[in-house]
Amino acid sequence: MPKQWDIFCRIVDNFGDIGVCWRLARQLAHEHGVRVRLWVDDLPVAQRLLPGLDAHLPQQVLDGVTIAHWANDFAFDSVAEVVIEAFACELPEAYVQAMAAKPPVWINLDYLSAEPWVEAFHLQPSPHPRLPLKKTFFFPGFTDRTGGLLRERDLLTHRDDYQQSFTLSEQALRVSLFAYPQADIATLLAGMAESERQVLCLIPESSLLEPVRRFFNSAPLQAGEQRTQGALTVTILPFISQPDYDRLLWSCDLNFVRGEDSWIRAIWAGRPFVWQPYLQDEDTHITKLEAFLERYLPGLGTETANTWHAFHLAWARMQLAPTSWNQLAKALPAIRQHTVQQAQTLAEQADMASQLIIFVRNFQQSQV
Ligand code: TRH
Repeated sequence: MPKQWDIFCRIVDNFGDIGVCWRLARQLAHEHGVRVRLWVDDLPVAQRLLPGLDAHLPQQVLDGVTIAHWANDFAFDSVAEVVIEAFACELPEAYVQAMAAKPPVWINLDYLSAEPWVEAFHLQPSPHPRLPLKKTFFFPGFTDRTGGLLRERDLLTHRDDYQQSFTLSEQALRVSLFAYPQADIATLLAGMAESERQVLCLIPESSLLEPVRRFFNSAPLQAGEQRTQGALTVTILPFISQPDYDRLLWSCDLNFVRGEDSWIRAIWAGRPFVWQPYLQDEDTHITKLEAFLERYLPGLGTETANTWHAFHLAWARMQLAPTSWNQLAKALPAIRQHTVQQAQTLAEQADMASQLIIFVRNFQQSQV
């Protein structure tokens, strides 16, 4: 089994690229005994997720993973046996040239989507136009004919232990909120403020703070601050580490998540969630949302499914109705049974890191 893997991560914007790459790198190192070098172009952004990272060092080892700065003057000593190009980030030309001398297993890791076409594209090879190299497209996904979802081996056990030890308040509904700043925050918070039940809304520091500040008509908000209106109390949290963010999701009655990685973590939390897909042109994100809901909702009663579906669409389109929050809040107990069940069912699938390992092994055997 190849021991040396290079993962290349270019941080386009936000945290999803590094969030996924770091999670994968750690899991390969911890659970599969792989030596991973993670090349990252923007260390200061990575540092927000990895507080132990020194953004000035060209190379360092963190949690069993070597993190190397992918600088403009990119320099490397050797080509790894397995090379993961995350999200079509385009490898440095010098590295590709060196790969041609001793071809590694070269994988393009793609974004997660529940759309049906993913199955047909998963594991499709793509020969290099000039060099004797072949890249394979690897698609994560929700079915057995895709590359699966990132999930650490003991994740659900840790979650269960945590949830059993954490007593939810009977009084206040506990909500975490992570979304793109264009979301209809004002209508959401207004709905929460008018709820029959108290709502505690926990918001990690992010670009959401500005719309939240506008809603409360207050001075700029910082971690540790609270604002109250009607039944709603908002608490601003610092931007927390990935493990702490998991625990936050596990501890809430409802999680608003976005993009790719927080979405998967909300699924594993087994608690109701609202996913806001990364905004794309021509409503591509709405197509992705519909594809996911089509896979995820079956099994729910029609009325609950309709409520949850409508809320998701309105949230993704950034236009909630004043009554949307109330309707969703009423449906939460039924949704919760479903999210517990779905996490269990999806966990029966082989996780993405294990599927990568199997693919690499099969690929190498086929080359002998
Ligand atoms: O930040 P995102 O919007 O990332 C997006 C998506 O991945 C999208 O697909 C991609 O095209 C775009 O980036 C470039 O959302 P995402 O994917 O949920 O990543 C957020 C990461 O931040 C995730 O790993 C969870 C983590 N996180 C923390 O560690 N602490 C926190 O406090 C919060 C709020 C998030």
